[in-house]
Amino acid sequence: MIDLYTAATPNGWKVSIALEELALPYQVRLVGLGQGEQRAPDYLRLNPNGKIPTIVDHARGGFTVFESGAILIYLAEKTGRLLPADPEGRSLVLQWLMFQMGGVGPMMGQANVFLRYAPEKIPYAIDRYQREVRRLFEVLDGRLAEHEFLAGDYSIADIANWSWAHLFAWSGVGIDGLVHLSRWIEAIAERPATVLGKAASPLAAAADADSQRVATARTILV
Ligand SMILES: N[C@@H](CCC(=O)N[C@@H](CS)C(=O)NCC(=O)O)C(=O)O
Repeated sequence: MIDLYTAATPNGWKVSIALEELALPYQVRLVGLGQGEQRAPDYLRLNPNGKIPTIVDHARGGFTVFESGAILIYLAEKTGRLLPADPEGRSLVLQWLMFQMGGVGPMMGQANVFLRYAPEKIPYAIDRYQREVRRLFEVLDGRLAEHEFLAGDYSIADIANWSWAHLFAWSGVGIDGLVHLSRWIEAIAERPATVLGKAASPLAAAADADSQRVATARTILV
């Protein structure tokens, strides 16, 4: 059994979607980000960075993994799925995973902060991050114009990028004209594991179902 410390956010969904895709048994342990539970001493012992997600793998003596990209690699290697073993195939997946970890995630996060939460509207910052997100989306679109998925077969790179990219509207960034990105977003949204993985943290379902309740979730959707 794996304990998944998570919340209804893109970085959390990456892991619950992967766990569903890999059919690994897990138990969700919600971390109340709005209440600051991610900074509680007990949680910091699991994740010194004070963020979600974190997993504790009881089948391996309580081995703990933090950082969503590292968790995805750990789960893929544990099962031998969603990450090829051959060096080139593996490198391709890791390239597109790192593209998300260092690009799509942080840039969308900053776009969200400056668009939605900053006490002062700073047009330069909003524009800077939204333009960078759109540019990254165009990179994804270019890749997906020639490939069904980002790196060979469906992989942890798709899960990581999708968990952020499908929230393009929340960042105030359009995907008009990006037909390949749009096709890929819709296709992954329909996978049963995606639906189950997103529903694993209750606020996710609420945010999808009701824009009023998005307001409840918004403080953590950065
Ligand atoms: N690089 C980290 C980022 C994790 C992260 O930023 N998590 C956010 C939710 S998406 C969080 O825990 N925010 C709470 C906070 O910053 O206090 C990862 O990929 O695991």
